[in-house]
Amino acid sequence: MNKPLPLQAKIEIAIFSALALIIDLLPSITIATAVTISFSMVPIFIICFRWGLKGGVVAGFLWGLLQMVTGNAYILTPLQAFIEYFVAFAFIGAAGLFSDSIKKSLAQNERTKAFSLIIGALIVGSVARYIWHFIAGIIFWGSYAPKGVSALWYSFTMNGIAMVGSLIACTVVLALLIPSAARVVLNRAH
Ligand code: 218
Repeated sequence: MNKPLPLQAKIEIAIFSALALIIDLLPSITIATAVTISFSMVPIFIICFRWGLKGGVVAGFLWGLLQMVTGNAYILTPLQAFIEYFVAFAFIGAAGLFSDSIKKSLAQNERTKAFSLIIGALIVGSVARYIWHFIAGIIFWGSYAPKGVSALWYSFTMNGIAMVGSLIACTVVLALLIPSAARVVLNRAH
């Protein structure tokens, strides 16, 4: 964690966080105000697989920052913006904790194990992000709930559906990408 990221990682992070921003601009399934199902986390997950925790956290953080500076963020208060755009997106990087074990199992030709670890990484990264949207939803988005629905239940269901939906969308895209481009998606170039 203390080792600085190599220049190649920094360049990839800059490109892939911008790619996440662009994919997020494509039409997606809207669940509620500011809540969508999309596969825009895919570029961040690829950085997590290639460069581990640190790379993933920096990429997620940068994607959140890009959404704010390009006017693509839903901002209610400074604290809400901080939680949902800096903290939540940086936490997708948690998927990077699986990077070394995924590479190791692939190097040893343990495909089933690698597959399970990849799914585990996607689940951990998604849950780590959406826990923050869930918390922010209770605190800041309660007034968006329909009459008679509690802020807690509204946040749990909306963010839960968005998390599971986005997780499935990312799994499908990566499942299509990895068999033909495993070297690119999962391995360092050197
Ligand atoms: C109940 C509820 N509604 C909206 C939000 C805001 N939110 C949710 C998920 C993802 C994002 C980031 C943009 O895609 C945002 C801002 C919430 N937390 N809870």
